Amino acid sequence: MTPEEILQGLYDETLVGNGPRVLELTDEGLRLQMEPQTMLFDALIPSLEEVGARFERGDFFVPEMLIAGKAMAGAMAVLRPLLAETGVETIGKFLMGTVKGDVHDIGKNLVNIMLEGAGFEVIDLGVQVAPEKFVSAIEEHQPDIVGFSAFLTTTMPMFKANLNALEKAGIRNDVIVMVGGAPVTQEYADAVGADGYAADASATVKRAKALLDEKRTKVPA
Ligand code: B12
Repeated sequence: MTPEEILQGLYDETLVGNGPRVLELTDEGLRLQMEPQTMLFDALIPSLEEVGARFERGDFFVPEMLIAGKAMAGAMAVLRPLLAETGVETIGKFLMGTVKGDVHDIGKNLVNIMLEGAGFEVIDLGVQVAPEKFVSAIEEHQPDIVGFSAFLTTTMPMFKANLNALEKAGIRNDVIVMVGGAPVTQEYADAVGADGYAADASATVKRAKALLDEKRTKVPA
C-alpha cells in the first residue's frame, strides 16, 4: 500500500468504526515509516470530525459515534508511545480530567500525549471528574496546571463549578487553570475566569509552557 492509501484507509475505516482494520492500517503505516503525527492529523482526527458532522446532520447516531471513537482510540494506543517519545526532562506537572457529566476523553487523551511528549508529567483523573475530586487531587499532587476538558454545552458550566470549588478550598491561586474541549472558546474561558484556553493539543502545549513561564517569573527568587 502507498502512504496515501493508508491515510485514506484510516479515514474511511475510522468513519465506519472498523477497529481491527484501523489497527492493521496503523501498523502498516508504521512499517512504511510514516510519521505518527501524519496518521493522526491527516486521517484519524479529520475522520472523527466527519463523524461529528454526520451526527449533527442526523446521518449518524450515538452507536456510530461510539464505534468510531473506539476505532480511533485503538490506533491511539499504538501511536501514543511514539508521539510521547522525546526523552526530555520534566518541565512541570499537569493534572487533567474531563468534567462531571461528560464522558468524552479522546481529545483529553490526545492533549495528555502531547503534553507528555513536551516534557510535562501528566496525572489523568479520567472522565466524569467531580469538583471535589479535582480539589483533593490538587491538594495531593500539587500540580502547576490543572486542565478541565468538556465536550458538551451542557457540561461546560462545570468549569465554573470547579473554579468555585477551588476558591472555596483556598487553592485557586496555587494552580494555573486551563480549559478546553470541542465547544469551548476563548471568550467562554475568559468569562468563567480560567487562566488559559487552547483549541487543540499542540496549542495546549504552547499555552501551558507560556503560562508556566509567566508564573515562574512572577515568583520572587
Ligand atoms: C466520539 C464522540 C462521542 C463518543 C465519545 C467517546 C470517547 N471516549 O470520547 C460517545 C459516543 C460516548 C459520545 C457521546 C455523546 N456525545 Co459525543 N461526540 C463525539 C465526537 C464525534 C468526537 C469527539 C472527539 O473525540 N473528537 C476528537 C478530538 C481529538 O477532538 P477535539 O475537539 O479536536 O479535541 C481537541 C480540543 O478540544 C482540545 N482539548 C480537549 N480537551 C482539552 C482540555 C484542555 C484543558 C485544553 C486546553 C484543550 C483540550 O485539544 C484536543 C486535541 O487536539 C464529537 C464531534 C466533534 N466534532 O467533536 C461528538 C460531540 C462532542 N458529542 C455530542 C453529543 C451531543 C453527545 C451525546 C449527548 C449524544 C447523546 N445524545 O447521547 C453523548 C454525551 C455523553 C456524555 N454524557 O458525555 C455533540 C456535542 C454538542 C454540544 N455542543 O453540546 C458533538 C459535538 C457532536 C455533534 N456535532 O453534535 N460522543
